[in-house]
Amino acid sequence: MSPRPTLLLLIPVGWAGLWTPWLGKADLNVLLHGRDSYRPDAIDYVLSFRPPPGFLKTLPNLKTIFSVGAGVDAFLADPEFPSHVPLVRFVDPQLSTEMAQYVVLHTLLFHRNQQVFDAAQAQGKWAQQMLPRGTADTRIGILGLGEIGGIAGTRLRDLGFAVSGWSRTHKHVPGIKSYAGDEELGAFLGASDIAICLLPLTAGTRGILNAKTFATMPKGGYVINVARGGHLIEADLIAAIDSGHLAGATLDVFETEPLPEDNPLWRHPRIVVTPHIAAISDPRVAAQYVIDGIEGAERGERHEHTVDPGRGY
Ligand code: OXD
Repeated sequence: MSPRPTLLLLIPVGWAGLWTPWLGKADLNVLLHGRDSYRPDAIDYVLSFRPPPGFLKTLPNLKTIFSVGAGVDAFLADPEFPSHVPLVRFVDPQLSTEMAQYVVLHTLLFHRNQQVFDAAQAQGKWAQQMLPRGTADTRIGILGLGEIGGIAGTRLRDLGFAVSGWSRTHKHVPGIKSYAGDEELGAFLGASDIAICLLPLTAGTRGILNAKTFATMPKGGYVINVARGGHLIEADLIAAIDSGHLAGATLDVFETEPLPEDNPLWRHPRIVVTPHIAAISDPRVAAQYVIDGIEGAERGERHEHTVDPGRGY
């Protein structure tokens, strides 16, 4: 009989209570980094989100690394990441649906001028009635038309918006216009009244939300970033809003998290800030995903959501 596989939880110690009830049901040795002692060569599997750089390479017998989240940039940013070990992203329809809900919510809050009414209510004023811009005339551009972008795009399409998507290669999503590659980015942005970033963070997408991007968008445009803080040059966004070119932005992710108290984004009247909550992996679902993944790996199978380190997702 082969020994029970050992899974190391390389997550903040305070998170462990969320995971162990579900992982404890499986035929696994579950260890928590920072609480349990262990020999590095005894670790078969790791579950993590932001592993300390250089740490994973110290585990010589790793068979697979599981990400707590859909994004794996923090793993691949490690210059010593052991790229011979399969890295599996968390892909979950519930997580994708919640991301899409966030995107729809913040698109509608902007589209329906909700900030104007919030400000009027704060002053006890009956705001002037105003018609939203025509929905069919409002062009939404989704940067990253993958799993999550496809769902968000179809939800917005079904609400009557004119939706486009931009990705590395052309995608076929009914009712959504597809743009691809650097050569089509300008045309895509020029037709995006609301630009929504759902891209993976890679060397090619870092800083993609910058002064040039904003200048290419139509005047009065709006930006929603739910991907990674590294996609956005924060000072360029503030300058584009303050100049009157962009109408505002909703940001759920930041280069530094938690967002430092003195960051001007907190107090900008046209920027909505939320604390990286667009969607949160459900430990019950994710634990089962990891258990199934370990069973598959033990049978010698390659997980369908194994990351291509060269591509970055
Ligand atoms: C994720 C995240 O990548 O929560 O899933 O940001």
